[in-house]
Amino acid sequence: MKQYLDLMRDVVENGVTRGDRTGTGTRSVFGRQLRFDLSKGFPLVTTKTVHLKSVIVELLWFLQGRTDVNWLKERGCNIWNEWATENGDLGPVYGKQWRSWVCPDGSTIDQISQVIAQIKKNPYSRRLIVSAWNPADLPDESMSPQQNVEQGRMALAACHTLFQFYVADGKLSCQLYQRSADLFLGVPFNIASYALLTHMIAQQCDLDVGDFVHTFGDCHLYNNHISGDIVYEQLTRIPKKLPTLRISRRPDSIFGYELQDFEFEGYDPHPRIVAPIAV
Ligand code: THF
Repeated sequence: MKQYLDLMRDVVENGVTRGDRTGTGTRSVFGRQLRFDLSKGFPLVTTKTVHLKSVIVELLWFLQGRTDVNWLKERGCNIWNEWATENGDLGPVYGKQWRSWVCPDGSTIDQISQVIAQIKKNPYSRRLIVSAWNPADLPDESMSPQQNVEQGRMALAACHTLFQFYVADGKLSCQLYQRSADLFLGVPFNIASYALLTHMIAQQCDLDVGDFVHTFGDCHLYNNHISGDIVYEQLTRIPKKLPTLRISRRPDSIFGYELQDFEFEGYDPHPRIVAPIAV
């Protein structure tokens, strides 16, 4: 995960100061890319402890097409609480767009089922794409997340907006376009989440894993992560060996996975670093 730390150094050294929606302030660069060969270990940040359980639970929640934080909370995942309404709703966020994108005639599209069917049937297709970016459902940035949800819109515009699969030599690769990236808090989660999704879909399609390519639009460090020595602490730490993922069971479909199916062997990270989240 040296490349993750290199990107952090890049933002510290080359980032431009910019205000942002949350009012926290950031240092930011535009247009970067990381690449992880998933056959060489699972790309989980080792220079701090990543709460893996939250990553897995969040991904299962997306795949179930859910958009309520109650299901997450019941499973010990609290990363979406800040944006939800009182009754736990987030509006039409990832799960909704992935599993039931609404068409003009009122019917819905299950992009996940469709993309897996296409990978199996037509692996060399150049349109193996899932989009969470639905302009019709975008929030109005002058309102709070909760007000947007009350009016039927997403609490937050999708940060990981679109991903594409690619099959070559019996291996499945995935590229994510992330329009906005909180490099310290969100990105370790995002890398692990898409790496996990690629492993799961590869298993379902009888393919090996290839690369996870992570492309960034606005890639930033929040000022309160830089000034609090939070980022610098992590930059002093030496990356350790990557863990390996073992999926202990092969469910009948992509929707059949459970938390206990994933075993990470050899994850021996540095201690946790607590940081404030910009809402
Ligand atoms: N908003 C911001 N500012 N950053 C993000 O990364 C982000 N997301 C999602 C939506 N809005 C965002 C939410 N994802 C944590 C991690 C991922 C999140 C939100 C919060 C977080 O606080 N992680 C802590 C504690 C984790 C725990 O123990 O539960 C950590 O130390 O990693 C990007 O998709």
